[in-house]
This record gives sequence, C-alpha cells and structure tokens, in this order.
Amino acid sequence: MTTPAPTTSADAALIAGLPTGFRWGVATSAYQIEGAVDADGRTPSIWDTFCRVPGAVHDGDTGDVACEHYTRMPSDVALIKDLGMDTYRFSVSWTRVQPNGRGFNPAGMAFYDRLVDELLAQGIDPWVTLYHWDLPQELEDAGGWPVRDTAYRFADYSMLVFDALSDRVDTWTTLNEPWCSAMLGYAYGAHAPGRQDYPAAVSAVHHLLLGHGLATERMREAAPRKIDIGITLNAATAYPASDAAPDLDAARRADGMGARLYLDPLVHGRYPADVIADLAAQDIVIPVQDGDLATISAPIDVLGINYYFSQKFTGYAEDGSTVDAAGLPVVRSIPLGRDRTAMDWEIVPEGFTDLLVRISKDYPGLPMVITENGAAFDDVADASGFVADEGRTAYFTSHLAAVASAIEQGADIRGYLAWSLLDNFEWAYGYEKRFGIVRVDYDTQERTPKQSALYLRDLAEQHRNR
Ligand code: IFM
Repeated sequence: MTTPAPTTSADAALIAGLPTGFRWGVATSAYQIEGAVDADGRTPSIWDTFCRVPGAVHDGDTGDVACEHYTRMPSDVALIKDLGMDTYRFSVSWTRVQPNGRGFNPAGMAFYDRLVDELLAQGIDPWVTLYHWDLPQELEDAGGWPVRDTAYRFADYSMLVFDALSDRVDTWTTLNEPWCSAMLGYAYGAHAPGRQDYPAAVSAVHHLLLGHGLATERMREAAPRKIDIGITLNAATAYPASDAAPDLDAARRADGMGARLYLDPLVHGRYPADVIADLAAQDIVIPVQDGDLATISAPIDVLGINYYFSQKFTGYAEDGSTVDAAGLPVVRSIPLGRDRTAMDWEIVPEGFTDLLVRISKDYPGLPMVITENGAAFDDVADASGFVADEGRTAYFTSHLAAVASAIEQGADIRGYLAWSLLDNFEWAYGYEKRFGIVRVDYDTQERTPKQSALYLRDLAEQHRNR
C-alpha cells in the first residue's frame, strides 16, 4: 500500500492530542465474520437459531458463511498488518470451545490458538473478547441469562479459553455490551434469543454482570503474569430535551438503564438507588444474592467503551402527557437534528467526549480503551471494488478528535479500535449494513480496503512517527 497521505490540520490536531503508546486497532466478533458454523464440532448458538426465525433477520441472512474468516484467517491477519494496526480485538465462539454448551472441544479451540499465533507472528497484539452474544442454544433452553446458573457456566467456559490462550494473550474482555445481550435479547426481542420479557431482561443484566465478576476473579487468580482484564460497555450521553422536570427525569432514566446500571455495580459495588426505585415501581427486583456485588466489582484493569451515537430525551409524549398507557413515565428520544448514518443513528461526536469525561469523573482511576467506534454508510464500490467512503472517514476524524478532547479534559484513554475490520453480519440487519473499513464482496469474498482504512492506517503511522 502507498505511503501516508499528508494530514489536514484537523488530523494533525487530533494526532497531537493522543498520548504516546496509544493503541490503534480494529475489532470484530466471531459470529459476525467466521462462518463455518458446523466446522470442527461447533454447534448452534442462539444466533444460529434466531436467524432461522422468519422475519427476525433482514432478508433471512445468517452467519453460516459470513466473511469466511474461519478459513481465510491468515490473509485477514495479513490485512490487519498491512493496515498498520497494532491491536486486533476478536471474540471466541462459545460453541466452538464447548459444543452444546459443555465439555471441551480442542478442535474448536485450535482455531483461536492458530489465530493468536498468527497475530503474534505479525507483531499484532491479540485482544480476546470471551462473549459477544453467541450463547450456546442449550444454555438458552435451560433459561439463558435470566437464570443464575448461566453466570457460572460462563465462568467455566471463560477458564477453558483462558487456560488455552493466557500464555500469549495479555488483554481480556469478559462481555461485549451486556446492555445489548440483556435488553435487545430479552426485553425488546430484536436480538437473539428474541424474548420480550422486561423483568427477565433485568435478571439477565444481573447474571451477565455476575458472570463477568466470576470469570474475572477466576482469571485473575490463574493469571500466569500481569494480565489486563476488563469488560466492554456500550454507552452514550443522554441529553435532556429541556430543563423541565419531566425531560430531566427522562434523561436520568435513560442514563440509569443505559449506563449506571452497569457502571455502578462494576465500579462502586452497588446498583444505583434511583434505578432500583424505578424498577421497584414496576414490581421488578434485581435478583442479588449475598456476595454478588463484591464479585461483580472485582477490580478490572481496563474499561472498554463502544460508542456510536448519543440521544436527546423528553419526558413528554407527543400529546403532551407524561405517563404512557401502562402508567409509566414517558421516556422518548427525540432528534438532535444531526446527520445520520445508514443505521439512522445521529452523528454526535461531542456526546462521545461528554461520555468519556463524565466516566472519568464519576468512575475515576479506570483506564479506558475505545473498543468499538465506527459507522455504517451506503457504500458504493467502483469497478475495482474500492469505496471512497468520505462519510465514514469524516466520522472517524470527528470521533477521534472527540477522544483527543476527552483526553485533554483528563480522561485516561489508552487506545482506539475501529469497528469493524470487515463488512460483516450486522445482526438483525444481516449483510445490508456495512461497518467495515475493508469492503467484502460477498459473492467472491474479495477484501478491498476502503478510503477510511487507508486514512486510519496513515493516522496511526503519523501518530507513531510524530
Ligand atoms: O456490529 C455491532 C457489534 O457487534 C457490537 N457493537 C455495535 C456494532 C454495530 O452495531
């Protein structure tokens, strides 16, 4: 690939604002890219099942083939290397390691063994995510995350992976975005397993966090050397639409259920009192048992933050009322009036800065890494497969500048991993939405770096050489 392009003044400013040693990387997840769903003993996860539910996923798409990363792994790693990225965050498929959710499958584990070796051979730091939404179907059949036992099963599975890879992998994330697993999966039914049961979703939150804590404690105890362990949350800034009490309360509720319900127990060892009260008003109790909160707040070394957009909230319905049909306070997001990505998400970089600064103040002493940030756009490839993705490139510029601004305001942010290396299976949106910095032609599986990939490569190189 060509030498770095000259930077604009905006690029130069953001490069200057990022500390020495800042990580530059890319992220993916197993079900979204691997394909090979039957290979070497793997069995179905809840996503294999959900994809078969008519209407659940756009166009009936599945992860059966995805990006064929399972067989194309060495060339994908070479691509990461060519893009000058120093870190690759990937997830492990639970049912490759434990088909049917039990035992141990060396043939499945061997894929990640090879992947780690390949990354290290190319000088790329491997970063393992243990759970990126692909629960073994049998564990869902036994009740899934709303059931306490799933937390213990997750810790057992985590130790199998940790035992196999911790001799070479320094950085570990337990869960990716537990809000999505719990709320999209169990409350709203938009993700696997497709349930719509709000109290069950709240139980799922607790058991996901408990699973994180149990796994963290066990990995910490078994760690052969200094290993960084953490969790990744998707979070955002919830802006109130006005200073009117219902709007302030709507923003408080959105922030409580979206961010503090996770951060407070993880960092402070307690659930937020206002959220407990809001849930109690709906007859929902978080199923905490003695010792759980000490486990959940086991110290972590790194907090992963995934950021895509922020929202403004009002406590008024369109007809002006402040309670909904069920008698609950209205919490309604309304437009900020920004440009939108292909996901229809508003582009709000200052929400990123505000989030990071706020976390650094309310939860001090916790190093953060941006473990995902990126955007889907309706890409148009030229005859050679190249995509001049101006919109995505501009998104990266504004969001990296937002990170630099947060650092300037005191946030301890150690790196930035773009989502995603490849166009891939975007869950309920199937292959329709493309987040990759590298285009995937799904007919040929050809990979073509987009303009945004070359841009990130150049920024990373200039930052390293500054
Ligand atoms: O594709 C997802 C990823 O799996 C988790 N974080 C958000 C991304 C974009 O929706």
